[in-house]
Amino acid sequence: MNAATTQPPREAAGADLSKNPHLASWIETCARLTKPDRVVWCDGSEEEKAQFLTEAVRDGLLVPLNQERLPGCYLHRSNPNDVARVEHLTFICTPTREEAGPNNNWIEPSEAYRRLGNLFDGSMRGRTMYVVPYVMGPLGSPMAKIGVELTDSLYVVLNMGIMTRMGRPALAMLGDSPDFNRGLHSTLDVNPERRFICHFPGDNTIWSVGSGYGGNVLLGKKCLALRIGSYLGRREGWMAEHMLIMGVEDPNGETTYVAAAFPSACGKTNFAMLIPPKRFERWKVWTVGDDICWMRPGPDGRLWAINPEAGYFGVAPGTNYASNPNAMRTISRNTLYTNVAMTGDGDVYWEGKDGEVPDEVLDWQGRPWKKGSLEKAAHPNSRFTAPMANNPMLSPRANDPAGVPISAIVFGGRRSDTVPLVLQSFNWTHGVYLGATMGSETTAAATGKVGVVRRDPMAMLPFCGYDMGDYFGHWLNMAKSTRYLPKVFQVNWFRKGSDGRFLWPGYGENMRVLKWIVDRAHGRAGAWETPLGWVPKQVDFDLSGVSVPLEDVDEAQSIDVDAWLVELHDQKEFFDKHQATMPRELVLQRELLIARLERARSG
Ligand code: OXD
Ligand code: MN
Repeated sequence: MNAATTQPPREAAGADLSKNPHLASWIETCARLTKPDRVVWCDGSEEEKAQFLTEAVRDGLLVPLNQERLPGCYLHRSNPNDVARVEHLTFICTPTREEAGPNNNWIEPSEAYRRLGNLFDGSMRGRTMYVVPYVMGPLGSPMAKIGVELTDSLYVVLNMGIMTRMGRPALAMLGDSPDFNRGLHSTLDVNPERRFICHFPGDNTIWSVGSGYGGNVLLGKKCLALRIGSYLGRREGWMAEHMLIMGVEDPNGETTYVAAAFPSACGKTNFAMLIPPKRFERWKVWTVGDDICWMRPGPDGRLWAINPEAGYFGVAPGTNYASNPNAMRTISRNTLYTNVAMTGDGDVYWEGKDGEVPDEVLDWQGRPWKKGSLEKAAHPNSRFTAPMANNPMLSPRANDPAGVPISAIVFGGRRSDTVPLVLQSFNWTHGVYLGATMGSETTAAATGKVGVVRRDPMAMLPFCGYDMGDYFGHWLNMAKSTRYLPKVFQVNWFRKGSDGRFLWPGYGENMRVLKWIVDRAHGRAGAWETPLGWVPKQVDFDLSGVSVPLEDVDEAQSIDVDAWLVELHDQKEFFDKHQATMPRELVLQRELLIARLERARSG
């Protein structure tokens, strides 16, 4: 690292929290580089949080919301140039470009350290460097990982306090070990010209500069839990996935655990918190996690999963008591809101929230906004950060160090056409192919055009920390270490009819699809074979009382062979880009599918 030779900072509070020499010397090196006025170690206590909140309000970083209606809730408005993940400024820094793969931006590690080192040099002058030790995963779990983030942003500290197990417990778990992720973050002057998110998987290190937006700066989340995690997972024989985890309890009290991958802002949080409709009132859905899943084969031959996070960093717009009542309850206290609108009486507002649209609010930038305005009051990627402990349906196993056994894996994209409502893969290899060929319409979670279909394998395109073909190979290899592989499914809640209306009601009604998935995972429901995979037999797919015409459901399940041949062409472009490492099984799966579709078309 590029350490400058200046004096260490004048003041260091809380350094006696740990005697770990590796931690101390790394912090000292980073402090010499960034030159903060003070270094403050975070212990994760309630008193510390209260103190940080007071400071954040005093400094204008947070606005207190109506404390009667939203106790413990605050609003943060970010710089308008800094509202989403920046995939084009995110880099994987491995010794060779090939290791990072065509799916990642790449900079050679010493070059990245040099370039970012120049930006970090003196970047914390006049500021405080916070030392944020954290655990990703349940405390004491053999699957958990420890990270330490050094940051000059109190907003990051407060968010990390919700999203991770932060402070003393992390230091206790770390002890004297050198094995922790080293994260360094400075907001600098929040200038997109000086914004980089660099991952050094070989060093278990992350350097992030120039942003204050969650996905770029809460380093435990996308950076450690997915990009570095996926890299370590391949090396160590486990999987880091962009998946929710839910426990589906049937009327006999048996709970089946399902993991589901959907791209950003495609409803993972809603699905993870699903409330079954009346018809399924004796079923319950428990949330283990809403965004990230780490899975490892257990000694019993099953795949065991933990949610490495402790909170939800969810998309606010569209969240309401109809779409996600449990989320609304979860975010009613001790929640940080980012870039939502604020009403005159200190409540929050976003497009799609319950109730009347208010006549006037302050928009996400704090500007007066009037009902009927063509601009959005809340930013489309405005967020809430809420503790998972607030969730009334938090799984009793969410903090279990052993994790939960996964019986089914679901892949879902946002596709207004082509992809049917639900199908099951023929086998694991075909399941990997379904994940590898996922496509989805882009959303506001990342900067760039919204609504265009892009291939987003396993919803990991922005998060896979190494070459995607090798990543598919790792998925296929899991079959060697996992005796009881989960069954694999594909869903699409977003298919539309020719008149543009949604063909499937979604939300709680997704329970119908989920029940079929769970039943299939246990081998107790029927299915028809189609060229694409197994689809529900009518008798095994409970549609009674569904809120859309049955013809719409049929249309949502229909297979348009011509559209599929176009889809397969698009898949080929992706496969060609990754040709060097694409597993042969997946190339053959695609050809087999073309052959099946052509036969179907020829009648
Ligand atoms: C997220 C994302 O914030 O995927 O979870 O962008
Ligand atoms: Mn996500």
